Amino acid sequence: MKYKVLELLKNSKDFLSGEKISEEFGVSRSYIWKCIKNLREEGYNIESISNRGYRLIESPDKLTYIEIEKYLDTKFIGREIEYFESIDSTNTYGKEIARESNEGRIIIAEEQTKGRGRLGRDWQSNKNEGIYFSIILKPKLSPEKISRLTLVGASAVVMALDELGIESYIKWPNDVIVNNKKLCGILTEMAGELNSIDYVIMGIGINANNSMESFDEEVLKKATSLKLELGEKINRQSLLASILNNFEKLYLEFTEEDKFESTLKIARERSILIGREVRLIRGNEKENIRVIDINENGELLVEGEDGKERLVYSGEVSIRGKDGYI
Ligand code: BT5
Repeated sequence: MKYKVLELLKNSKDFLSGEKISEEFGVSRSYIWKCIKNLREEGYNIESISNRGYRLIESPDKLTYIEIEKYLDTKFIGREIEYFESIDSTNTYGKEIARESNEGRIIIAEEQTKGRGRLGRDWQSNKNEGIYFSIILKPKLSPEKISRLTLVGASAVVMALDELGIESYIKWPNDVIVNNKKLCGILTEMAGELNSIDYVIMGIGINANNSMESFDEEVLKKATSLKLELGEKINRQSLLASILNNFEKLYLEFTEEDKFESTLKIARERSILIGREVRLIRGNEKENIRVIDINENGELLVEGEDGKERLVYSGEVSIRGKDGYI
């Protein structure tokens, strides 16, 4: 109910009297007052003047559905949003609810207390600063195609950043880079059988309005945020919606039309690795490789230390620059 009241306030430039709102919904004026009180607690700045009523002055910088909806242009991605002020990890929670959820539902949190990266690493997720969310997907794909989905996600982030005028690059398989630093990480997790997929959870973390203080020393060396790069805060709501809009297009192309070309084009053109000599890390093994290309299956074509060409699959590998993050 409170969101219906909010919708009404959002659509009205002038004051709305408590009486008018209560008549609209057939509830008491004191109930409307309670809704207003709740909305204020959520951060909505609502002015009230006796004899005139209520007027919305400002909405909070929150990633709730009601704040994102106006930017959203999707059929099903992000049309159901489960929102948390704080959670351990949106991916962990996503796995708990995936089976009963519709495809495209997303879980968003303003803060993660146990944000996860790949291979047991962590993802620092400071409150109200970044964008931390997971998308529940149920693609009819064979499991070996799933690693390509991470590139679909990364390409959607790149396209959305283009719209903001920010040039970004993809560090195969799961990072988005700005100014040679890590801006975004993607964690794609899957449940299923050998030949079929039950669900995929794609978790995306973006440093949007994070300040230097939000990162610890290890992360500080390799990370950046949009605020640090631009010198000002960005609108997290429109950026999130734009990622979802771009994601849905690329995702449907890949899953419904079996076309990977659009994603592959972005992944190649914006690859920070192609043509570089980098270090490939798998467990304790390290090898210097030269990256040649990303093939049509989304795998990395490299030249190894033995001078021979081979493919690298995204599974359990990390890639680093020879003397730093990249
Ligand atoms: C990733 O792993 O980059 C995947 C990160 C996915 C995070 C999202 S947030 C929403 C969803 N819910 C989750 O719990 N996770 C997903 P990986 O490639 O393993 O990189 C992890 C490494 O990145 C860490 O070991 C740090 O060095 C670094 N790191 C941690 N937090 C960072 C941050 N905020 N910005 C940049 N780098 C960070």
